[in-house]
Amino acid sequence: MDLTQPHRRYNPLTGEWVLVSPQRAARPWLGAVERVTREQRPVYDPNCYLCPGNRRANGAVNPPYTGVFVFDNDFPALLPPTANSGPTDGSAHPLLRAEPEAGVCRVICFSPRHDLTLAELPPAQIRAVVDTWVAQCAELGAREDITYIQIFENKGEMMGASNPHPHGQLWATRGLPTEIVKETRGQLNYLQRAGSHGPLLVDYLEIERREGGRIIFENDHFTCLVPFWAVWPFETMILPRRHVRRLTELGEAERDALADALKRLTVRYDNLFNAPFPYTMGIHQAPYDGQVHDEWQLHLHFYPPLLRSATVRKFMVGYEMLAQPQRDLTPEQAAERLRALSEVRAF
Ligand code: H2U
Ligand code: ZN
Repeated sequence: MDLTQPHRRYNPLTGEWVLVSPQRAARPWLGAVERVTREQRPVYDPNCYLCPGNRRANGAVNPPYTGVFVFDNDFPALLPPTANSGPTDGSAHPLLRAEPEAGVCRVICFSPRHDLTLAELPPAQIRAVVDTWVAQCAELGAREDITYIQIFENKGEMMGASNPHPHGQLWATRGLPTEIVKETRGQLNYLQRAGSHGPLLVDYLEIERREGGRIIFENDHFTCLVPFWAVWPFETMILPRRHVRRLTELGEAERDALADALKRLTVRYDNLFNAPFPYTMGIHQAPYDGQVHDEWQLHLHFYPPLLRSATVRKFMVGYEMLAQPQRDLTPEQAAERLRALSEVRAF
């Protein structure tokens, strides 16, 4: 098949397709140009609700923390289980299906420094963030009323982050969220198929390492690549090289290596358009539902919105909302550009 002509690529994790139109990459652009905000931020901002010692929106006061700081979200999307969170009563019409959901929402401040991002934190501090993620999963994963823990970071105004202070979030739920249901099904289908060697993403990584064209960099324990089926122009994944179902299974050296991979990728992203690079990133791992889940392979997704500069973003609209996502820049071209970038932050 000629991959320079319009084609569709299949995402075996989600069962969804992406339309790739490589011939279209050179078309003229007359769309919006967004303003770059590259203000110099102070080390400490007295008006920031995440800085050490400051008062949060609901009145709680942050401790004078010096490392990673976790607190229960003051405006949580989920609440602890109540009498109302039992099984659905079944009295409603099946077309009006609803079920109770319960869980925990926490905010994770990566550093007391208001002015830094993940890309700028010293490796030891990123390692402390990784350790916090692991500890949170160990604690919440042991709870009877939690089956899934979604860790994520929304970075940059363009992605709707409410505050530049380096932070991420965690939402842990009693039920499995949609993306996790899709990825569990995809990985289970693959593992149960005749001819599969290992879990889907373990086999996939082996193919990518053989082909090489979509790999950005590797360290001793992780590989960073642009997936074959990527939807966002500079979408990437970080994958462990051994079979790891959950964050809690990572050893010491692997946690260091994950911190290293996070730093190297986020620095490359910043260097791509010479500006702080926005994204939503998140960790996908096996459910904490008491099952083994051998089909699952831990991985991180980075979904950045930018397309051709620090101000020109891709919009998932029109055909993409109504039919299927589409991209012009091929995943191979994106990987080549990200691979060529320095791992020293250039500004
Ligand atoms: P972002 O990651 O999208 O920036 O969101 C930050 C979260 O911080 C958001 O979920 C919470 C908001 O509810 N928050 C608090 O818990 N306390 C505050 O004082 C302000 C914001
Ligand atoms: Zn701050």
